[in-house]
Amino acid sequence: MKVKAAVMWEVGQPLDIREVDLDEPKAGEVLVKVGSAGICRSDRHFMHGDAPIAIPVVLGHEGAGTVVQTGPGVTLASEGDQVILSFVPACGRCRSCLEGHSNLCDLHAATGANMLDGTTRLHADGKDVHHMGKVACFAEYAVVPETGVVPLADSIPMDKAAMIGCSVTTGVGAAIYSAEIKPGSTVAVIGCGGVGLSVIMGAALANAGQIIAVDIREAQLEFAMRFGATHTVNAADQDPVRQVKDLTGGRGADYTFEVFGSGDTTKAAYDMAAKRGIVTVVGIAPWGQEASINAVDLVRNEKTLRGSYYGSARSRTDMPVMVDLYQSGKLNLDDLVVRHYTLDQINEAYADLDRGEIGRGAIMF
Ligand code: COD
Ligand code: ZN
Repeated sequence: MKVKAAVMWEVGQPLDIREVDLDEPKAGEVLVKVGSAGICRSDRHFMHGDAPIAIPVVLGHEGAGTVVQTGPGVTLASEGDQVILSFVPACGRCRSCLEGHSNLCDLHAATGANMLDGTTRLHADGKDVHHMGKVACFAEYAVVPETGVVPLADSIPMDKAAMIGCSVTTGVGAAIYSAEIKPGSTVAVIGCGGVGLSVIMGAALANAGQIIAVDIREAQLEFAMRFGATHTVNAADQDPVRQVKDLTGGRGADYTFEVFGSGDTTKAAYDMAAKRGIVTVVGIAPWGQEASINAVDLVRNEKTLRGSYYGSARSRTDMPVMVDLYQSGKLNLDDLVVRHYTLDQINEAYADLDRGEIGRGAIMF
């Protein structure tokens, strides 16, 4: 079928909104009519060439929609289901999946921006077009693996469902599944975009005592207070490490999170952690960038430095938990999404992200 999609042909160029060809779903795949797609910085990293991806590609990895067709042998979803899309469709058979870490599925990693059989369902001008995260939801329709959809029991607004597909699960998961924040502890979060705000919501859910939001923009910091931040630190004018230490009686925070993606902010997250502090890095720095840490301090202060990918979550069981938390009023997704766009406005949506507009933007179809 012909569908409208935003195609990245080259790094550094605006996305090209045009018709592309989308094949029928193959065995174990489903066709989803996309309802909403979130504007996440991770797509921006690919557009800027800060992270590698096969091109041409349809980006978009934060999405939700409705299943409209199922391929042969599909048992995990049915026509008409409202689904959240997962950008790590787990195979269920590799070592990572079998050990319970489906967010790190080996087969998904090995096949990258292709479907699990290594081919693409998208084509344009005689070329294969790749699928970011096997989602590619910057398009009216998407063919995705059946393990990449999470059907919802009750329907929720599409833009909120889309947020659960990336920022919410990545951020809340980093706080509760990766770092396992303990009640009463102190937390510092560097970078308060869609994902950082979700870390803050996760810290609040875990009953952290002090939650310090760190950003370089005042508007983001004010906004963060709405999601559970108790203190703010503007890193544009003062050293954030010093400020976080001052706010925690000189000790540093028990849990720190890097949610922007750079070597410098990773180092800052490490340096502002307390003795025995847990440092969780969510952002991916531009390819090749390093973060230097004091190797003596690591040992003498028994710090833990760890990464967190997709909130260390298991999409098919943990995303429904996020939906329940939203429905019971414990996750404020209504305030998180502040801007709506059409697919034709996608380059504008990314310009707004670059300008540092608060909250999350979402494309509505
Ligand atoms: N100190 C503090 N805050 C900063 C600094 C700084 N030096 N520089 C920028 N910021 C702030 C910005 O003002 C902004 O508020 C925030 O950092 C970033 O927010 P967004 O909205 O631009 O970004 P998000 O929340 O959409 O994405 C953040 C990620 C860390 C997820 C993303 O950048 C990333 O690294 N993605 C790769 C990791 C990955 O693939 N994750 C899975 C899919 S998301
Ligand atoms: Zn994302």
